[in-house]
Amino acid sequence: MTDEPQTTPPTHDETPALVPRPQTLRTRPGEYWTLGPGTGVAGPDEVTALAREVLDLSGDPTGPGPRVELTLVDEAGLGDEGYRLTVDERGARASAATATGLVWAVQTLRQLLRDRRLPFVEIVDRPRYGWRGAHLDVARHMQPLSFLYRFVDLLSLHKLNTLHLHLTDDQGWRFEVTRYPKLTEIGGFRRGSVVGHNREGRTNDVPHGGSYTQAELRGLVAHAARRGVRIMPEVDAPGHMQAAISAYPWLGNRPDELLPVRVEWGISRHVLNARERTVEFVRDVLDELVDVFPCEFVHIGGDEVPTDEWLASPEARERAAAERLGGPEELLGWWARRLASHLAGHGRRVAVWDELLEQGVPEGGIVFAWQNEERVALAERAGHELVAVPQQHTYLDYAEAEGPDEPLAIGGGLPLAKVHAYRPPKSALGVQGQLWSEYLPTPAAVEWRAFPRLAAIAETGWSAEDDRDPADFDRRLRGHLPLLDALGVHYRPLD
Ligand code: TNX
Repeated sequence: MTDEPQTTPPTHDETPALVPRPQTLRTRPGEYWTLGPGTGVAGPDEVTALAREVLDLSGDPTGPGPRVELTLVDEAGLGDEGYRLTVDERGARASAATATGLVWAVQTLRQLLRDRRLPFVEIVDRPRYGWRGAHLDVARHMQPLSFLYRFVDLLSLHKLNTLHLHLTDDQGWRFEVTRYPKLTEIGGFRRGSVVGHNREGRTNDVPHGGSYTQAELRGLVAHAARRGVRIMPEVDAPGHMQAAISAYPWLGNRPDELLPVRVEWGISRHVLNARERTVEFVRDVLDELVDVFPCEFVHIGGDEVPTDEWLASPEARERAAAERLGGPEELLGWWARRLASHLAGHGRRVAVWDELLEQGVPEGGIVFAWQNEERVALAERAGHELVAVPQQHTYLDYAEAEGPDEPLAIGGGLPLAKVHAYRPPKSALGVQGQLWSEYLPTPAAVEWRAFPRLAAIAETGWSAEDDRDPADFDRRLRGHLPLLDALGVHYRPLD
């Protein structure tokens, strides 16, 4: 019952190779609907545009014959992102309560499509966690805007719904701030540097720099929204701020000492001072940031803040005393509270790294528990909303294996199986893979580290916990990789 004779022999397994695994899937082995040149898509405009693009359909949906039909229905029980999908001789029909649910149905169709054929299926699907993310550090290495578009597409393909964009760090400032143009003019560029050391132990001296305009990032945000992906920006404070201090030395604790944008990796000991004017500066930056990124959450960092400069600064001591803190080393918590209350005025909530667990997570804040699983458990016990990102399981900048063929990485030993085996706590908002970019200078390098491990993260975030058989994941992943091949993804082949 197809609109065209079936001529192509099956080239894939009878059981569809979906990643992440759907909650329920029924197939009718051996039966397919073949999409013809005239196949059309009917449904809400935004999602039909996506379906036409990713399924490569240009037909008229009002014509006779089977078509792809996407329907918004007020369906109880499938949550914000769930969907139902049927493929049979009458075509493909998806329904969901939201456009996002329909986007995931379209991505399922895209994964099912081989040789212009869709296997007959019945799927009822919804994610296990609402936060399924990928973090990308564009501060250590700026990536071309076109790659960010592509990366968003690849997240959406795997039903990952959040891109956490790490926009600032010691080694570079990438976000245009109209009130403080030197942030990108000076803070956006570093002289010679860093790719750390290469295998021969030499420093790889490559100047590096660039930034994104607000208009560019707005375009990216809109593109992502059409693909079910929200973008959470991060401006990391009060540590990891050397690029900003190099642009505006009055932000630092030693304004007489001119700092360069940092050229080494690791943590700078130069942090923001505790002056009111400096708080105002970060608030100004955040005002422009929320104007570009509509995401409910803004990540304000808070990781790895050395306190030596505060301990040595009379000004910081005064501030700590005035705020009745135990000492200047508690200024981290104070910083986070100041920024959180400002963002609350914009209707936003903050996200912070888990260093804030000791000094107080600001009200309404969510914790990114990164240091280890004990920190994840600690955040949970303290009753915080948390995203589980323990580095031992989710830092995709770590090499998958040791060996002469592995590109240089900041650390090692995070094989695919270990990523896939991770279980976030039940109460977590979800899970996220991190791509710090010290050793990821190009899109190809990012893709090599991101895939296929990000597919494992996607599965951890989406699929049911009792559905996590590694052999089954391996089988589906092998069936899925040809699609990544077709998209030209520079992934690391399976061992
Ligand atoms: C720790 S994780 C950092 C980053 C580094 C990363 C390298 C975190 C909150 N801070 O600044 O890039 O390790 O893996």
